Amino acid sequence: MASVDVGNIRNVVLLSHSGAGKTSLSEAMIFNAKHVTRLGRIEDGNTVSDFEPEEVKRSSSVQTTLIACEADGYKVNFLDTPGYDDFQGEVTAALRVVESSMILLAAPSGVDVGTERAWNMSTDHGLPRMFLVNKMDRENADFDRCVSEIQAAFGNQCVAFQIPIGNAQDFKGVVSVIHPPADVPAEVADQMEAARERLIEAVAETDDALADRYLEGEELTNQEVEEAVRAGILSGNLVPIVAASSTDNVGVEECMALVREFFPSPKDGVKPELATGGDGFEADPNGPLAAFVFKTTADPFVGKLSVFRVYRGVIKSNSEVWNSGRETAERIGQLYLPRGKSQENVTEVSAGDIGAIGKLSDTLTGDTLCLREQPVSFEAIDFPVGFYRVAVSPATKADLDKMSTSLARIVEEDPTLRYSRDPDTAESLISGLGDAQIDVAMDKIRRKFGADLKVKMPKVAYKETITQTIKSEYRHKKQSGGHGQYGHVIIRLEPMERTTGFEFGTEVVGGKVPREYFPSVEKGVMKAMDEGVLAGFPMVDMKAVLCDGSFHDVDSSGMSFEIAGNQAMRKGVADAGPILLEPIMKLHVTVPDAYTGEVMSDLNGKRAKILGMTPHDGTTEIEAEVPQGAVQRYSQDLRSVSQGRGVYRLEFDHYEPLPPDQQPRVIEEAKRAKEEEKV
Ligand SMILES: Nc1nc2c(ncn2[C@@H]2O[C@H](COP(=O)(O)OP(=O)(O)OP(=O)(O)O)[C@@H](O)[C@H]2O)c(=O)[nH]1
Ligand SMILES: [Mg+2]
Repeated sequence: MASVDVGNIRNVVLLSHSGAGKTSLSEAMIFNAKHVTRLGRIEDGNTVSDFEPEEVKRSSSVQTTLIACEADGYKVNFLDTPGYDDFQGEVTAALRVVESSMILLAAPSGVDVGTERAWNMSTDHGLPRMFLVNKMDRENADFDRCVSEIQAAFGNQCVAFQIPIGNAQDFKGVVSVIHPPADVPAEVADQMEAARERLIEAVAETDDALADRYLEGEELTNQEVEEAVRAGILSGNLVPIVAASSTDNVGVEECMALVREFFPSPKDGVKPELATGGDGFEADPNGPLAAFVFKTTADPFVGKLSVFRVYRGVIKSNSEVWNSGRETAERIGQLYLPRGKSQENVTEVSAGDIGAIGKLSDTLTGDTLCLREQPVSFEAIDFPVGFYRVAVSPATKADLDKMSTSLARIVEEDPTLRYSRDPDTAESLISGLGDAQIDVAMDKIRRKFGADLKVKMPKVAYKETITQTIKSEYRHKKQSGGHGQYGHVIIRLEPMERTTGFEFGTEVVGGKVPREYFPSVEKGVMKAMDEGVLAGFPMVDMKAVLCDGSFHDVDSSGMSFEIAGNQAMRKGVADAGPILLEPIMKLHVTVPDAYTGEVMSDLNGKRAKILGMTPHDGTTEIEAEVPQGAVQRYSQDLRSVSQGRGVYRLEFDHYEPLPPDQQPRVIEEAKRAKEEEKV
């Protein structure tokens, strides 16, 4: 298809709680635009948008998919985002490249936490919004109740632009309030009059001059109303509410018509934030290229696929562009327009539009592609940071080889995932936003790279130390014909302050242990530090001082003194009041005030020490110290006590003695872990 005039492009993000019907709506839209000949269904796993096996398996989106609908000279690019919390990163990226947002709610359930979040995020990005009350065909669907809930939650600038005809199984269609048909169906005639009045009133309120004329009883012309609606939507002073049944494809065409007529094109919508190269610019196809990569997927066959939005100029197949952030040229091969599983080859993607390129060598999500002579760079995407961690390990030896490369690729795909190694526990860790995200990542790694990885809770990096100063003596003596072995040491063990690590000292007088053996004694002592006596955790925060001993002219050797030092240490630690230390995390939780009590009582059950509670406009920030072992699954715990409304941050803070009543549990767990490792 020939490229569409930038004024006829719309980029719209679909947002909602999981399951409100974004993917089903996308399906109806793309079907109506005749890009597919069959209306797919979530239940049949055959929608265009949820095409990845991980999505079919879960009957739920796990990534943002471009649903480009070209018809009647318009191109409407819907970005179908996943509603589930763990995939927020996908939403964050999508919000960056659109001019408007469509927030879905399910008619039977009304406004929920996902609606609130969608509203807040759209507002934060300065996006014009509309509400689509979906599932109008369902029992208990109540459009009017949804409208009231929306107005109560978000204000009276939200107004019904349509009246549904019939409800639940009788839902037959919608009638436009902004363009009432010549013959309004009799069953909604009364409603129409009232709805029309409310709409005109809301429109008038967006503009002082209009408001004056309206109050004086003057009729506003259709053209005036339409222009005011367009301006009101753009400024956020008017938020349309429409009704549909996506699965029955009712109301969907009308919704599309509204988007085309009243929502901003890239020419009028929010301007992109530039980090360098000026402060925003027009969506001019004739200007120098400026494109932003907002998504990267790893494909086992095609290789890397980068999805980008062009803001200015044109990007052409078989050309060269400049990656300004990495200061490197990139060769553009074939350009695509992705449509679910399939991809349409295109020769160019022009200002305002979205497309994809395969096999860029250095470009990652968040990068800017432009001309070398006129470089610009867009602000990076501020992805949410995940604090949910799991340890990954290969299922078999063969998987070990593929583990680190496949993890690196999957992290490229999902910037909210991080891959690291814990030096204390020697585990490979992945952190993300929650368990579903990690599950999906493991499924993808298995499917795309053939690596089978297992995940489990990471080990908690407990440590051991001592609490008393004692002296410990060990004499290593062996006579086995010929040369014997002899090393004799007395070492003093002293506890030290937290985080001071380990120190080795010598206070030997009169050469009782010759200087040449000091390093051997130290080596033996150090080896004993690797594994404490209580549960085998590394020892810290103590000092060992070699203060006395004896040697033998012929039989003493480095090895003998190493053994003596090691044994003296082991014996000594057991007598020096050994204890376990546990890592303590600093936790920040922010929840709406209504959930503060629940969150606090959950934290009390986690041995948390509350450091402070700060109220902000309707929310409370709780700061606490909690043992790491108690918050390994905090993403799930907080979700359940705050009904998904809480957010949190976690960072390591310090080590503290483990309370004695916890000690048997930790020792038992360590023992079990050791045994498991053996098999
Ligand atoms: N009756 C009815 N069911 C619908 C409608 N729209 C969606 N559904 C069903 O609701 C379920 C969820 O629909 P999806 O389209 O996957 O919802 P989603 O918003 O994309 O969900 P996530 O991808 O998880 O965020 C599926 O079983 C759909 O068949 C509708 O208008 N009417
Ligand atoms: Mg979906």
